[in-house]
Amino acid sequence: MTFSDEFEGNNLDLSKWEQLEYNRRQNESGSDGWWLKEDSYLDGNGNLVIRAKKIDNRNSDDDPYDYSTGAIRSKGLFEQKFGKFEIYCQLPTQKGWWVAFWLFSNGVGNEDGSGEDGTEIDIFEGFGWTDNIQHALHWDGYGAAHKSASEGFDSEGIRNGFHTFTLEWSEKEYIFFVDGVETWRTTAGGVSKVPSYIKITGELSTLPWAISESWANDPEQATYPDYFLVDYIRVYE
Ligand SMILES: [Ca+2]
Ligand SMILES: [Ca+2]
Ligand SMILES: [Ca+2]
Repeated sequence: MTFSDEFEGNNLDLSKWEQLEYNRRQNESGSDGWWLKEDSYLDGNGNLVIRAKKIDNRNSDDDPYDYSTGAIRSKGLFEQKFGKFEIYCQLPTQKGWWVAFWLFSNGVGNEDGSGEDGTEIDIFEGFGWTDNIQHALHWDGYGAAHKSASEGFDSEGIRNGFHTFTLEWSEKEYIFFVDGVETWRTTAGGVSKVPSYIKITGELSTLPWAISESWANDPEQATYPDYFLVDYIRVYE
């Protein structure tokens, strides 16, 4: 084991994690989505909580309200290439936002036709309103050169109780697991060979693609606050 957080106690360990706070999703067609530090915290029962909630409008537009979620990352605190990365967590219950356990590095933006110099590795993305689970890879930035590969499927019962989502990342391939069962194996992008940091996030956008039934669905139909609980993160060589 090279890194772990069991999320015991009352205070997030800031030697391991940075909490993010900024406008994550400026949404021309609806209320904005923010990352606020106050939406990532420990519950005192051994869990990290990532919360989604409605907030007062925070910027100069004329939205009736905005939304906030929490996000933490280990950038500059823990970064590793290859190994096994695992989360044990309980998905949220409401529409309108999505949660993720993912790996990231500065090289994701390098547009060289390869993901070997850095790939966004979405170990999983999940929702409160559907059993759909997504694994995904993104490389060569997010503009015209952007490339991606993904695997999505319904995992019946995934929103009941806690479940593990695991990545085994070697020089030659990525292997993804849900509750210990292999769900995707790929070499897409050529396999990243650079150290990456961990992100645990909730995200909310009110743009049409995000509020559609092909993604997070409509936060207008949600009862917030809603919660994503993480019992532990464990990383191995
Ligand atoms: Ca706003
Ligand atoms: Ca690249
Ligand atoms: Ca725990």
